[in-house]
Amino acid sequence: MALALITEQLAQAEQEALSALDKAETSAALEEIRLNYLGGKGVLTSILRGLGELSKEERPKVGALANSVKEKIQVRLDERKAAILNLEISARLSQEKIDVTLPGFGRKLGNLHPMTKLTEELTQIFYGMGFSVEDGPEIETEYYNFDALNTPSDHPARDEQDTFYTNMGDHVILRSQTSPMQIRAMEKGKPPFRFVVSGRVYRNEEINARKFPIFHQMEGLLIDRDVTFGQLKGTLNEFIRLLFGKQLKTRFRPDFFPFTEPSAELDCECPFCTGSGCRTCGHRGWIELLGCGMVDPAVLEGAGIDPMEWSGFAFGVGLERLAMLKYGINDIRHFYTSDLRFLKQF
Ligand code: 2NL
Repeated sequence: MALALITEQLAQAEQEALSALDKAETSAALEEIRLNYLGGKGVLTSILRGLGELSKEERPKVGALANSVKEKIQVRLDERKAAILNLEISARLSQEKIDVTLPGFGRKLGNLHPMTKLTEELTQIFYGMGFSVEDGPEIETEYYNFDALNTPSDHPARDEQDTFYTNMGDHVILRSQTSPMQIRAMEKGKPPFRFVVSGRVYRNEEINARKFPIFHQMEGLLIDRDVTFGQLKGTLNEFIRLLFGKQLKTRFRPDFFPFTEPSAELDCECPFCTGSGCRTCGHRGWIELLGCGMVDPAVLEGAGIDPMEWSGFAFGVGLERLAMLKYGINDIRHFYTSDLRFLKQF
């Protein structure tokens, strides 16, 4: 093959390659051109295959020419590569840009269940008066739930009509009050005691607007030397002041519980009509809030505490009833139907 032909082929290849590079618009197109001209199976390689036909003097000249063509193509390739990369980056940037000034997608948060909120509020009030918090099992033994609380085996509350018995053993039941945990805490520790217990309790009730087989209680217990009924009254009056945010009149009416003696029902002046009578208090002017009393010496003794040295008071409050009063809820079932329209109001 003649020198002139190879030279011409090289010049033509250079022309073509450079113009193809100038037209290429993507990195992929550039790569294709590179393979096409500079690759092992590319145009330049195949032109240089004809080198063998040239004379010894001609070969180095063509070799030098081929190298310079190769270099020119390579230089242009590098330039185009940089330019296209820039273009591609700015294209991506404009396509994928995020307008950080747009308002976010609001994440809807739920809220605590009203029972949880009330429990926290009451706990906080008693915590402020020096009470700690104890917690215990909902599956209990008849011993802790009844016997230890001075409730004899023929007491109607122990009837299957009232209490849920399990098949986990003869004397295993669902606690019907939070008091069994108070016995456990007394057995475990040493007096003086000052704590509250709250949580779910279970009673075998027919469901209606006021009754539900699951509900919540909070009970408080204070055991110390020379505890008086006056201290019980002072503690609960303060509790009511903090709960309703104002000082309401209270009255303690005699009542009976197996575990306290004497026992009382605590009423407060209706917080809605301040005693003049309204629908909430059934035009009585008073609202029954909770039960309380001085801990029966038999209960102390059963828990291993000497009633000659120690005495105390206790109280128990039903949380659903209290929440219904405080928030004007007319049906206990609202607490257990998970209706967001109800739950979102708290
Ligand atoms: C009510 C009445 C009450 C107690 C609970 C109690 C616990 C121990 C010893 C003595 Cl360990 N008493 N608890 C006392 C009086 C009343 O609850 O009507 N609750 C809803």
